[in-house]
Amino acid sequence: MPITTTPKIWMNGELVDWDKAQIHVLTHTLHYGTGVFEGIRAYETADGPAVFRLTDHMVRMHNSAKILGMEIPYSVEELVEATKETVRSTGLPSCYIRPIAYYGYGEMGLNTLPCRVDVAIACWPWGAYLGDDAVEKGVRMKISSWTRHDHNTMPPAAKTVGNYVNSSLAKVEALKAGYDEAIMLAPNGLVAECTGENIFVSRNGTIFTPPLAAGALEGITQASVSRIARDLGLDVQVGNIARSDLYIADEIFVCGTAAEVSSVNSVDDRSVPCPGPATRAIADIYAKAVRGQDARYADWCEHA
Ligand code: PPE
Repeated sequence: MPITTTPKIWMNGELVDWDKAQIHVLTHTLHYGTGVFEGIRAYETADGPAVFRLTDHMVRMHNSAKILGMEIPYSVEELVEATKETVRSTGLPSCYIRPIAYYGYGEMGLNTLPCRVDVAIACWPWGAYLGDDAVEKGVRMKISSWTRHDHNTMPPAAKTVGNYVNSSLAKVEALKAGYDEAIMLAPNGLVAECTGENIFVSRNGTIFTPPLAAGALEGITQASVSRIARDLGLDVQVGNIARSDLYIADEIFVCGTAAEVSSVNSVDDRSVPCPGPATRAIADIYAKAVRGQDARYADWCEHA
């Protein structure tokens, strides 16, 4: 999706002009994928832009860095403030936010220990990720021929730059085959997640979503919609999902910061009832919660 520029990007403590936010071609992370990042959204609310669960995203970024063995030179609180400052500088009522911590210029080779860590935060307007009206129409899913990383290969719980080679391979394969998105299986064959979303599968009155141990990123939207679903009185369990559960599901939805809540209308050409009643109800409340329109979830909205 093409980027629309905004006035400033935060780099190592300063807001710099969008066009000047540049790095050297010998930046370590460009060569080795050794960075961590986040995807966050700010939504328009009655009280100005509110960043959805900003602190939780920055805690996860620190956790990703911890798994990688990287020391981010800014605290969670400093990253939260820097993000708010960047959002304000755009003047936008809503935007997508991309913080990244990466090993910078000055060292090459696989030893990251001497490398400096640089941090940047960019914002831009970003629309629907899995197509307009992804709740009502639903998305066509394909089980990827690519396997999600094993925990001892590339830790999938860390949102590292390099992990997304796996996601890109799966995404492009699915698109070229005429599908909208791919479902990734873990090396043990169980369902992990999608290329950029967590997955929920409803069968016989229970909604299951795979745990971190199954190779899923601990999604902040996943946690949010689980809470919303439970508040609706639905039975949500963190548990393993087999490929066959997908084919005979009563309802499937996927969720993520970019994708928000999207229905699934088929998996490998087996149709799935869409949109299911739980998906609709959850998507509706999620859309209000992120915009500060549901008092139960007001503390998720961190005003810029
Ligand atoms: N799994 C993966 C692999 C993933 O990339 C995301 C977010 C999620 C689950 C959902 O996590 P959360 O956003 O905390 O609910 N994917 C981000 C990147 C998308 C991109 O194309 O880049 C996102 O949604 O911002």
